[in-house]
Amino acid sequence: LITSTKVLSNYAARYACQRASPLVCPNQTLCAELNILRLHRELEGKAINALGYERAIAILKAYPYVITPENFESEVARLPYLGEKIRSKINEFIKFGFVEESQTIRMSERFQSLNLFTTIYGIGPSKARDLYSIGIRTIEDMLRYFDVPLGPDGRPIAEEQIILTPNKRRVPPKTRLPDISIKAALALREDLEKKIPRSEVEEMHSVVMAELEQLHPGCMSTIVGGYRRGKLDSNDVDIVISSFSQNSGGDHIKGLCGKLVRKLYDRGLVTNVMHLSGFHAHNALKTTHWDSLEKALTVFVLPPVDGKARIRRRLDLIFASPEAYWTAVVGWTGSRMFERDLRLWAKVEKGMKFDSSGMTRRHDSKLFVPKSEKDVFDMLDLEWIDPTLRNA
Ligand code: DGT
Ligand code: MG
Repeated sequence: LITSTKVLSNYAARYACQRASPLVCPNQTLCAELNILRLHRELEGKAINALGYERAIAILKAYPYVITPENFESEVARLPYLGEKIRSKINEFIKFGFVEESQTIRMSERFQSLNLFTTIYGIGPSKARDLYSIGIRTIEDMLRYFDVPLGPDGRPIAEEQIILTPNKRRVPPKTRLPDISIKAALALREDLEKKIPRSEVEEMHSVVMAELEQLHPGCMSTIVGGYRRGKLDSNDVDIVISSFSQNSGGDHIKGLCGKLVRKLYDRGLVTNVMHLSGFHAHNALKTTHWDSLEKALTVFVLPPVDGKARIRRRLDLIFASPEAYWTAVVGWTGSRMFERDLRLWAKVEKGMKFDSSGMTRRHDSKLFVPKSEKDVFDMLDLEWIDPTLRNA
């Protein structure tokens, strides 16, 4: 499917889901400078401010020309979401090739520490600020503070955090699912901070699907997330899997997520499970609109090669029923900004409710069931945008 020239020329549209946003844009360095300001606001708990920058960056990512003093005056300054403050930063960048505040922030110890802390799974800006306020600055400080056990090589040891119940109940109840401890997350950090190349994403996908094939042949799957948007290196792997197969006559297979994770764990492929959602007890929501997909957030490791252990990776498995498969694919392809505006567009402009688990009309809760990804766009009255142009 080709993204139309109509979309390509629609770069000033208000919603990110109307614009074509490439992975790398003509104003990439400017976007990186502004992203430091966005990140800084986010780390300092200024969410509204951060969102303002995020919207500005998103509109610049879709702008198809290098910004110059000329087109800045005639066009760029008039793009939506570029308020006075942000316009002055852009101006500064045009003049000097950098933004002074971004440079200052980059150098600040506080920014560096907060940024570092939030690379640890489960630590958000607020927790990071708490840690900073009690004097913690480095990862070593944290290892000491949280009393993480070190191995003979001086490297932190990850305690296993498996939360499947020992008696192999099909789906453990939600109350039995503790969050991954900071201790475990800290020990996993060394691995999890490393980026995942595309070839390894594909290898992980085929290993997972081969295991699933043994449980239930004929399930569909799509690798989503940044990989699908064309990123060369990902922070994690996100896979949308159909909870139905040719084998099941296309009907939803109950508890497939839990069964697969159990199997992967037994095979030594999954080492930690951070979250495992059960299926809904009664499918009560199925008649109108069910708001959550079955999913597992895990740590995954490929089998060793020549006795050499592989890097542990974050793997998210999202299971979708026949009705929800294509909304799940769209909802998990991202980017975050694209998704945010997709939901907003659906609500404000179309009287629809969109999320990964389905699409309904607001006034009568009528469920819309798309038969393809293109169908999702059609039903929301949006022009098709290729996944590689959803990098808002
Ligand atoms: P990265 O960092 O290389 O993994 O980049 P992404 O874009 O793959 O980021 P990621 O993995 O955090 O999220 C993938 C997309 O899935 C993201 O655009 C938004 C969506 N997403 C992430 N978490 C959730 C969630 O809990 N619920 C729903 N509905 N969507 C989510
Ligand atoms: Mg991802």
